[in-house]
Amino acid sequence: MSQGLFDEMAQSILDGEPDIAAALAKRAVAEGVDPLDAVNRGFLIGVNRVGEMFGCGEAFLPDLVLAGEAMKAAVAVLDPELAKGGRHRQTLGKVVIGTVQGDIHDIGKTLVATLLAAGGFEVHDLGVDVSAEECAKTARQIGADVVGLSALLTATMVYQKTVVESLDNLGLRPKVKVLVGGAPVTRTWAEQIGADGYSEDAIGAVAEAKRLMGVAL
Ligand code: B1M
Repeated sequence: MSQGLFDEMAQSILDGEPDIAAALAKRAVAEGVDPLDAVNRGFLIGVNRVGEMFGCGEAFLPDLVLAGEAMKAAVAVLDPELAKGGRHRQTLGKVVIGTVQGDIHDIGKTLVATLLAAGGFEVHDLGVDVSAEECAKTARQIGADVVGLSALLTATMVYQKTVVESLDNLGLRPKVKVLVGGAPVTRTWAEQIGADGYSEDAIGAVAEAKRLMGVAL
């Protein structure tokens, strides 16, 4: 597999070109490239670069928006491939997942949800900007085993703590485990708010969810 395709993928994100990103994702699928490699070694390189450029004033909000659109277009193509691993498997547990209140970043959360489903979990994805009440209510309604919370902003990660408190208030913990992640989230933060699990990426999130369910890895 040539590095060239991965470089083109990263560039399509930097250029904010959803059509090109989707076409490259389709090419990767046709050529039998591991979809996770396409995400991690290709598209994510571009996303992280745009994020860095935005952070130091070299890129602006429209660049961020277009990069997000391009990443979503690529992930939409790769999603069914990522999900394939989960077919015909026994359910390991029920997961309610969402991006916390005030936060509309959905790409990482959706990747985590897809890989959890592929890893054998029944996943209920509440989307973005999810209130603590909705999260806790849904967890109770469906009898969730794990609540997964994504936060991409320093300003919104505090709502992960609010969800932990809402679950506590409903008496759902410790049975319901809380798994947190997202760019500004750390293991120290996870421990500080009383979360049960933390992962810095989507693959690790699946391993962590399995650990919380007591599944041998
Ligand atoms: Co925004 N944004 N953004 N953004 N954005 C960041 C996060 C930022 C770091 C950019 C920067 O300044 N360098 C910065 C946050 C700074 C901070 O608070 N620490 C930022 C900002 C400031 C903002 C706005 C406030 C900008 C503004 O309006 N002035 C605004 C906020 C809007 C809001 O949410 N209320 C905003 C808006 C947007 C867009 C809408 C334009 C767009 C999102 C599009 C979308 O999601 N549909 C966007 C984008 C694209 C980004 C960057 C460039 C990329 C995010 C992304 O999709 N990454 C981002 C910079 C960056 O992260 N490099 C940035 C790819 C994704 C696969 O990674 O989401 O980290 P990530 O998920 C990873 C892991 O974190 C982990 O696994 C995933 C896969 O490996 N993970 C979990 C995630 N959730 C998990 C849950 C788990 C476990 C692991 O368990 C449940």
